[in-house]
Amino acid sequence: MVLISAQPYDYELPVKGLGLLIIDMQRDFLEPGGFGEALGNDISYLRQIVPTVQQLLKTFRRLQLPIFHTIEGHAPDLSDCPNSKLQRGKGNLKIGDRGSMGRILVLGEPGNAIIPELSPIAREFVISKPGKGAFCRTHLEKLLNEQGVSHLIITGVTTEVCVQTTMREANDRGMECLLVEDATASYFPDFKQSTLEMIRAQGGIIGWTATAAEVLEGLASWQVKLAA
Ligand code: TIU
Repeated sequence: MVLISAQPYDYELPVKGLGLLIIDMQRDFLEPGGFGEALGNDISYLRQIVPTVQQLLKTFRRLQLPIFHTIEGHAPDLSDCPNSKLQRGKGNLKIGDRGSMGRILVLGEPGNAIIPELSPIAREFVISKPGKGAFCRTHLEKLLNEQGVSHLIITGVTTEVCVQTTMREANDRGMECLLVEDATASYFPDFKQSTLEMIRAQGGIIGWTATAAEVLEGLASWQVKLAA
């Protein structure tokens, strides 16, 4: 076991049980013409985390640790998209409408793909989800249990929507979760900051936060311990 510097206090990296979760790093949220822009957001904040997420992805790959990517999207007939989601927003384009990257937030459309910089490789898990939380109507919990994951390092977008919802769901399922501060982004920087504070308040009521550098440093010691 290795301790890494985190908030509100040190986080334990166990010898067994670590996994990386990358939430919704898809074109629909990061590129022009997608769902994020259709909702009226400034998408530029989200791109800033790409190199940091890439660095974590590269390290987890090298250490052969399990990696889980999620994609938010709906079946082409939108049968898994409730009205409460479909009717939300006042933009010109809604879920299922055709935009410059295909149909907005529909599985299999060009805009729904994970950005090329973070494309999953063969042995990584890709979970498509109809909701904000990655545990809602998915097999993620079963998959994490099968892979023996107890400690989740969480990254992705957007911090206060899909990331926070998923982290709360994971925490309720007994996962020890750490959100990587500079590997998550929101269209609203203030919301990101508030989310980080909410997560680590009350003695880490939802989990921990740390920088990618702190996680990477911990993983380097973890590797040395493992090899010993
Ligand atoms: N709108 C927004 O901030 N986020 C979402 O709709 N989905 C995710 O956070 N992935």
